[in-house]
Amino acid sequence: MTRHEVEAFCTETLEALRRIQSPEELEQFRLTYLVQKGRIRQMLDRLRQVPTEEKPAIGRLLNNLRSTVEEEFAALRNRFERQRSHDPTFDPTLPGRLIPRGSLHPVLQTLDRMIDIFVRMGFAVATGPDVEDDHHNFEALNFPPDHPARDMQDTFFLRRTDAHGKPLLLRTHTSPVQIRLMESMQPPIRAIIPGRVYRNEAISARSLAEFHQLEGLCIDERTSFADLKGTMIAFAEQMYGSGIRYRFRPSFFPFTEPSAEMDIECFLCGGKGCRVCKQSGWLEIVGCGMVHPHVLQACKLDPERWQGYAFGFGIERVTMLLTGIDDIRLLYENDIRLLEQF
Ligand code: 2NM
Repeated sequence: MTRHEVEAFCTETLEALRRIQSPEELEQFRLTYLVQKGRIRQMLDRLRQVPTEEKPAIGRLLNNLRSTVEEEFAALRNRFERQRSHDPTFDPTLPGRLIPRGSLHPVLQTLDRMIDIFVRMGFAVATGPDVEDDHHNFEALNFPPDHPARDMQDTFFLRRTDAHGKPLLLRTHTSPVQIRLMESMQPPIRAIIPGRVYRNEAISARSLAEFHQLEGLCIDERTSFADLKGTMIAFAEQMYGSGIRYRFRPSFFPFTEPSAEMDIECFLCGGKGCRVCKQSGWLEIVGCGMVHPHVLQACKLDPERWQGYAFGFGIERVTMLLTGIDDIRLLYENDIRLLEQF
């Protein structure tokens, strides 16, 4: 790079700057000359190739150019700004243009709220693999060998097998993560597990083959059913309002004994009966129970010393109740007319 070339560049740059007539041309000039990898920066970078004795003079030329250009650029920009505010067609009192903003998916918003409530109650968040083995998904959870969930009809099995020759599968609930926690750590354990689960079900307004759960586990010495009820009630009051009425009904799961389901009074009709609660006045919100001694034993925990409770929510179901969306498939059509309402 010779002194002559640099002088020519300076002349050309200043001419380009002084030809500018409009804000658009000014912006074009900025993008060509003044940005991070613009032409002025490129010239300054090439200073390194200039012979030492030429460096001070050429460097001075370029630095002078840069400060002149920056000054004149700022002056031009101010002039265009002032012109714009004198433009009789420009009305500064008009409302600004709305910039459309995205939002988290409604299912994720529900999950975030639920996680937040449990984290504030002292639960840690844990995750695990979507591809599981028979041991973690069924065996350790006290599913008998002939349980219908173990059927091809209900579970997606893979061709790959585990170390015992049993086919791997897509987890049908997040409970295998609870098993992994109990196998790998010494209680006390207090964790929630949000995640995706898979069931080989016919797709309908009520069920999908892929959905989300949030399950919870608490293991300690002398943990009781009263702790379980207190935790579920505290959750429901924060999620649905502190005045809500609720009830616990006996239920059955292979992995808990006793087991229960918690209902809250329908918050849409106040218990009178409507479309959402199917005229019953009650909404089922969570399944729960005391962890079965067989499950503790499968995880090498002594049931005489450690007890605990577990619970499980379906996130799509909670979202549907909160939003009034009555067909689960709508949640995953990605129709912007639905998504932009949340
Ligand atoms: C539910 C209902 C009741 C549950 C139990 C366990 C484990 F691993 F501790 F045994 N995990 N999840 C559980 C209990 C899940 O979902 C409706």
